[in-house]
Amino acid sequence: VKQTKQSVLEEARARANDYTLTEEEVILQNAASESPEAEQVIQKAALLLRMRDGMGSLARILKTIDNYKGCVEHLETRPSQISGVQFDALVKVSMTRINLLQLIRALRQSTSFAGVNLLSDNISNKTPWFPRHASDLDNCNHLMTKYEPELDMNHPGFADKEYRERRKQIAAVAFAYKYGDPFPAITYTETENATWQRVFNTVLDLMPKHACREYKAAFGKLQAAEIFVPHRIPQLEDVSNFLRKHTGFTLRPAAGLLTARDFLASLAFRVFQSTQYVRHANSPFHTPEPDCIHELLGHIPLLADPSFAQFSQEIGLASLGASDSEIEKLSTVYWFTVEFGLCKENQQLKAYGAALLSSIGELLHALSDKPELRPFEPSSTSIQPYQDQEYQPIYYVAESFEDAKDKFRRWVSTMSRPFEVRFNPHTERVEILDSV
Ligand code: HBI
Ligand code: NLE
Ligand code: FE
Repeated sequence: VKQTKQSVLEEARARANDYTLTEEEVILQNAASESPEAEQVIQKAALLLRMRDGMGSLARILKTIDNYKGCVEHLETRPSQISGVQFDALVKVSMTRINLLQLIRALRQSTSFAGVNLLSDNISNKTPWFPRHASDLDNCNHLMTKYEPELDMNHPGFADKEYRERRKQIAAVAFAYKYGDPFPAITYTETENATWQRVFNTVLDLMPKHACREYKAAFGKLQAAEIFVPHRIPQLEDVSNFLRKHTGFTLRPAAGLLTARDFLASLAFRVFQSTQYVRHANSPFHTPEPDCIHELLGHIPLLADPSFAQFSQEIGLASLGASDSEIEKLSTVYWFTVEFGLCKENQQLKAYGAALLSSIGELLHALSDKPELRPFEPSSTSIQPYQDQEYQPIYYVAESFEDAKDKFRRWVSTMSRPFEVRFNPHTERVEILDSV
């Protein structure tokens, strides 16, 4: 007698006396109940946990998995979109079927979780864990709370009420932005334009000697297009249109310092998330946080360079579906290349990192004899702790963009992701190529 899938499901649920079982769990339960040997078969599984509280529950999850002799193969967390849930955690485990069933029950008993779900281990059609289309970046706007004018007493805006109000207003504009909206134009104040002008003029002075040739070439084009002028801050719309013509990169307004996962994901779509507020007038030559002066004078010129744009996108593509520890490594590589990279040019040392080119203070420090210089090598660079409040004590030197890209590609291919991704520029979609 042929049974329908539905009736098989119902039977299994009845046997398990548990009507909350998902289809995947029923399959698991049936497989495990075949024989005592079948119970002991090692099974790979992906669990999605909705964590009501902070990251503290993560330790509990790992401990519980350990209690059931499970092995964690991948762990991924991100702030949840669900109200009442702080984080979603995706945990991939391998363990015996019987222990897996018990683990799920044990986790379900904890009030820390608003949901504990077993997913099929085929990540490509079951886990919406990363943006697949440029419009999904509307969900990639989670901020890190670090060095904010509201919270950090060392921030020059901490005691400046007017500055804080202005920041809030500009951040609200970025939060409201959705894919396809026209770019919000900001009418910059005289003070803001004056801060830009001070930085702009020092960059003009130092660039001929210290910036890499690709930066100088693109900078010249931005001046020729009258996007880069001393007396006013460029608008995102003009900059985005310029980039699109050169490398297909476009911009999106960002409210502040984004989580590394969200920030890197956008690069996969050749989208650069750009802040629109301006650093405080009292600290024009160095600030630890990104602001539009950093984005514009630091990042934009090289995003107009084809080879560099490709490198940036590849870091982004490597981040999609990566584990938390891999994200940490990728953002460290990003830090020591895109932000603080030095390179060689005819035996001379030049800056290509955006945070050097937007901070005259740090640029001169990087090229002085004070810091330690090391050759860029992704496997060691990716685990080097870095300094995000003061000048760096260590910089990494690339032979060239092409060489950095080659080394990066070889290193990425050793990462553990069980699938490949490819960006389709016609649909703005990331396609997944299963390697299993
Ligand atoms: N967010 N808005 C913004 N701009 C950045 O440059 C930036 C970020 N978040 C993280 C980040 N940079 C890097 O430090 C890496 O962690 C990717
Ligand atoms: N320190 C940089 C600057 O002052 O322009 C900004 C760094 C952003 C990561
Ligand atoms: Fe930056």
